[in-house]
Amino acid sequence: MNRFVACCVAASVGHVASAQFVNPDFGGCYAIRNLGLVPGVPINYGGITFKHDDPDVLLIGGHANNTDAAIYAARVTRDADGFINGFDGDAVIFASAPQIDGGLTYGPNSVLFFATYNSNNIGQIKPSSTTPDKTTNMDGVVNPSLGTLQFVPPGFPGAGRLKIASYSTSEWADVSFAADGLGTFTLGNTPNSLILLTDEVGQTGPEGIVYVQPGNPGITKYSVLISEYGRGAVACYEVDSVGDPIFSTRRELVKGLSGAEGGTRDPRTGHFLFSTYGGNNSVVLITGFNKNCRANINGDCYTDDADFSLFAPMYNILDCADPGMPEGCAADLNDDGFVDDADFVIFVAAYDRLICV
Ligand SMILES: [Ca+2]
Ligand SMILES: [Ca+2]
Ligand SMILES: [Ca+2]
Repeated sequence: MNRFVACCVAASVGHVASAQFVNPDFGGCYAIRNLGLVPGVPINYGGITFKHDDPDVLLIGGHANNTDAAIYAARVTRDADGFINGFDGDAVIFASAPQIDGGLTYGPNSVLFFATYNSNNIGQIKPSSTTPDKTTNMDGVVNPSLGTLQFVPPGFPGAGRLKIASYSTSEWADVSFAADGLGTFTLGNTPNSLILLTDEVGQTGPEGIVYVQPGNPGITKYSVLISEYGRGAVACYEVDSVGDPIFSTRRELVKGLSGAEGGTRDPRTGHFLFSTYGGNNSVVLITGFNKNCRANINGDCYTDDADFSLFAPMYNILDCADPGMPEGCAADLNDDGFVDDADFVIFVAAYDRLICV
């Protein structure tokens, strides 16, 4: 056996998932850590999100898509840097969630929302409940079947809006919602906007939605990561003024996946996590994302003099509405329409940290 063959046979035995990699076009700042199976959670895996009142408890859909599917609570462990590195004991059942798919997230009043496959429903679970309090069929909004859902986080274009996406048809829709007086929400029955996440290659098959702000490496505009089962990838899209993805900006962040499923961010570090469904059921962590490092204006790995050389001329112009201001007014780090001393204070703090963690 020659050396090349010996090397690669050994590698393929030890690292079944080694085909997964982060696209180097994003600057080489990200690293992938496969956390493996979550003890106590029956496969296959569905959506993931962190418990609203405990940043060390990951909620994850188990036995996804089946009528006896449920959401499980798994306590994460962290290394000395605070990076998630595993799970502490067996997960416990948190709530039933029949047919849960890749969408699992908190909405207003800490109501837990989940998307179902192949019934095309959205379930809602109130904070003290262990079964769904409300189930709404979404057939008039997107064609069957969901898929996934997410609320646009604070600070992003379209903050607070509800987005849903059909796995089967790759339709993405913006949906209205209103309190129903029972602690849950009435959902709109027509889409406010509808976007098709397909191209000549075919369906993308959206399963997870995670918003990321500029200042993350390789990302200079407000963007959304979508776990795409149909492409074996996590793609990054810039978003428009209401938080919908702009399809023409699609770039693949993670490639070589099998069964890309739900996604979320670590509330402590800002790292990105997603689940996978099928032969390689696992939770995968992407380090390099941050909670907020808008001062990393050029989107490389550091906040340093290169960013200051972009910040300074915008500070001198001051008003984001000034025709001379570079498009996007990226140095307005607190989004108040001006680049002034308040932004400089934010910039200096980030500059002192250098690395955006
Ligand atoms: Ca799915
Ligand atoms: Ca930088
Ligand atoms: Ca400002």
